[in-house]
Amino acid sequence: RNSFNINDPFLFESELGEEDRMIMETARDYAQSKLEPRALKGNQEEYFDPAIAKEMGELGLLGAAIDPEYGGSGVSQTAYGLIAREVERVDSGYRSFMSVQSSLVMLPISKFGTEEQKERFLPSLAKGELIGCFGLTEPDHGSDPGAMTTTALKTDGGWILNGAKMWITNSPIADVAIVWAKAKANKSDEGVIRGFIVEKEMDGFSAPATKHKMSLRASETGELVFEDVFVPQKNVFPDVTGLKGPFACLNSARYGIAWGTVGAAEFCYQKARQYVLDRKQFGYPIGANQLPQTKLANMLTDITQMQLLAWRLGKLKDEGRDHHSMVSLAKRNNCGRALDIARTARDMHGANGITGDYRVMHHVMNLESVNTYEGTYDIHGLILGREITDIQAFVPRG
Ligand code: TGC
Ligand code: FAD
Repeated sequence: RNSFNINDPFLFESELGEEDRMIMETARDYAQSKLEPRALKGNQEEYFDPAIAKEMGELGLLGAAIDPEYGGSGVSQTAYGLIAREVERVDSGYRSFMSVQSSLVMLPISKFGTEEQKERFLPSLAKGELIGCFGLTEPDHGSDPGAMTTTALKTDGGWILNGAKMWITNSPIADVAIVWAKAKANKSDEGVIRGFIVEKEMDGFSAPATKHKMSLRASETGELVFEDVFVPQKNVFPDVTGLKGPFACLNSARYGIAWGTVGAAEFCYQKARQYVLDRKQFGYPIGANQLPQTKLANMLTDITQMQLLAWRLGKLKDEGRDHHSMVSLAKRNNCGRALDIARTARDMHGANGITGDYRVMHHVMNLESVNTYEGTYDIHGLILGREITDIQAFVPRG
């Protein structure tokens, strides 16, 4: 008789190819042995450990899907997702670092950059020697990045940037920032969105930190401020214009999040299961009661759906059959389910659930951000709604 696997009921891991499985095991081993002991401390003390960036680089976990010619590992999309799952099983903050570096910095340089840009930046980013960030969101424009007000005015030999970005992962520690701004020929021009590689030592550029967050505390977050920053032409992506530039990067990062949240949800479910088996009240394990059992059954049902969605999307991406609305569906579902699972697991731990040691509260707090960034739960619902009905509902009509 076949056995039932309570962590992988539909046996998706048995579908993984040999190389993907090895990469998953390498990432799991690193995350459990090296990252786990430092992630809780980092979360409690609001500290990102730059040594972890280099260690991830040495293991080939940064820019894993990027061409090896430029320092990437050239692995499958499935393997990239499996890395995100293992890192986020420990801490969404370090998965954020990995996602931004891989999908939002290395990917646009690889996809839109000149040969010179690729050779100059990608190998050091892959090793974790350079850290990157991605500036799209502004203080007044989050869900509607198309209305951004940061400008790049054409001048001799380059562009002059003015404006500000906010809520930018890695910004205070970043050596390079991929910045999306409205490029204008003159001050009255409407401007099309273009991508710029801003380097930290450029005059007029600063990246103040946003401190005292209650979420993703091991991840550095900050602003990007541009006061007449001259960016030479050699630091501009030559051809890509419009929102499809940043969205191409977001499609990859959102896919990684769909996998990452599987890891966080699996961790919370497994912790809750162990807790209700160990903890006795009224003379019996809490897990002998109907309510905790059905909570675990709901968690496992959700996790199974999350695993299968992420795995299938990875295969479709590897085959070049993906669509960005599939990514919205998976990002939205998996973030929403993971957050519910983490909150339920927190409740099932009683008072112990609010401590750092049990780690479920850590995931609850982190997943609040993960559900918001890269397009909120509701915005991805509206993206899907538009796909289903062919009617946009972002802007009220009437
Ligand atoms: P819309 O008219 O829909 O699109 C404008 C142009 O972009 C194209 N496009 C896409 N292309 C590729 N992939 C996608 N997913 C695309 N979505 C749209 C579209 O075809 C069009 O192209 P063209 O050639 O016709 O001009 O634009 P809209 O202004 O109506 O957009 C609305 C909406 C809601 C879809 C969009 O703005 C949105 O997704 N908002 C959410 C914002 C967001 O996700 N921000 C993320 C910031 S980065 C971040 O959070 C990093 S956190 C990292 C971490 O720590 O892990
Ligand atoms: P808003 O757009 O103001 O939305 C507020 C609420 O209104 C949400 O619930 C939203 O769903 C809802 N809403 C908005 N519009 C509509 C509508 N038309 N219909 C119905 N409901 C609507 N950005 C980057 O560019 N780079 C980064 O590296 C980055 N890192 C981040 C790290 C963290 C920790 C966080 C929290 C955010 C980060 N972001 C980053 C920004 C993130 O992408 C935005 O926060 C997100 O896109 C939402 O924008 P907003 O916060 O301005 O919310």
